[in-house]
Amino acid sequence: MAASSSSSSSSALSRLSNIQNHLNPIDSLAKNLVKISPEVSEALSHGHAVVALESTIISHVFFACVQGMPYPQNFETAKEVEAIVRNNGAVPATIAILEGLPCVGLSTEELERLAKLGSKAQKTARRDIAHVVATRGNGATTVSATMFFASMVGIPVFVTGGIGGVHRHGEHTMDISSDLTELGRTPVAVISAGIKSILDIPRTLEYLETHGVCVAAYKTNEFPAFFTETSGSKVPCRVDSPEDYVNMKLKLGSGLVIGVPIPREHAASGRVIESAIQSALREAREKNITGNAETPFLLARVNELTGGLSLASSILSL
Ligand code: PSU
Ligand code: MN
Repeated sequence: MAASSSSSSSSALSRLSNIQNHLNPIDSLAKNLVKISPEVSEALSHGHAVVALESTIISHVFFACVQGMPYPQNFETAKEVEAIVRNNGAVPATIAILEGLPCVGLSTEELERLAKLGSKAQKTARRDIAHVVATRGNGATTVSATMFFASMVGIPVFVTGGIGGVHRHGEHTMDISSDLTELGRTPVAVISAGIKSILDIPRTLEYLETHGVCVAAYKTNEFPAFFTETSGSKVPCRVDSPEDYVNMKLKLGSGLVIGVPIPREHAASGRVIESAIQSALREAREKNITGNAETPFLLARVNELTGGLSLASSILSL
């Protein structure tokens, strides 16, 4: 049952401690800690297919768009992504925290509210959940927080554009996305176009191996690099059909990554962006731009080099 009606009476802190005490992710009690939309709730109770979607991509940086995708483009894109899920026979469950209440499945009005908030909604990874709930804030969930809530209500599949990873120079900065540790501890399959080459793809795959995460690629042997079909890194596991995937669903307690390459029809513009990324990386090395100055430099430079094309392609490859 949805918790929306009780949310006003229960204090944020008691809700927070309920979430923190919730150690078994697929406990039915979890359903009282979050607001599940009627459509998602109905689909879950009948065992119909539900696909989780994250909300950071609605309100925050979309790789080469430094300010984030503007409203109403972000709203239209979010609705389009939900429509794609529906057209394939599943129910979309976009996940976000609205006024301190974790929501699984957003109404059109809620989706628009989040899109209008833009970067005023807090980018919420697992470590930020407690703070956003306790302060009754609005949170756009990243892959790690989206997996956490999806697993809590029993949604086993989550689709997104790109996942986080080990940043370049991560061996010195320790800047490693919590998406990777979440994959090691939460049994949700994350299907994406891979990892952007702005990150360190080989180290990301090593890190996932350390955390026991199975990494697969769809109809290919190489892990895709978001804008391109190949990354130069082989995957240990290839999936050629949905049945292959179902057969892999062992109860290991950890997540699964499935990389689905950028569609053929968008691959040409993907290669243009990838070559801009490689030029920007060379420039950053020549100018000795490292550490946390590197990513903003790369984002701005790739945007300049491609005349904004990378934003369009980020949307296309969702
Ligand atoms: N990768 C992309 N685009 C994105 C993200 C990742 O290609 O927008 C977002 C996702 O929400 C992901 C998050 O979970 O960034 C990772 O951020 P961080 O590196 O701060 O963990
Ligand atoms: Mn980080």
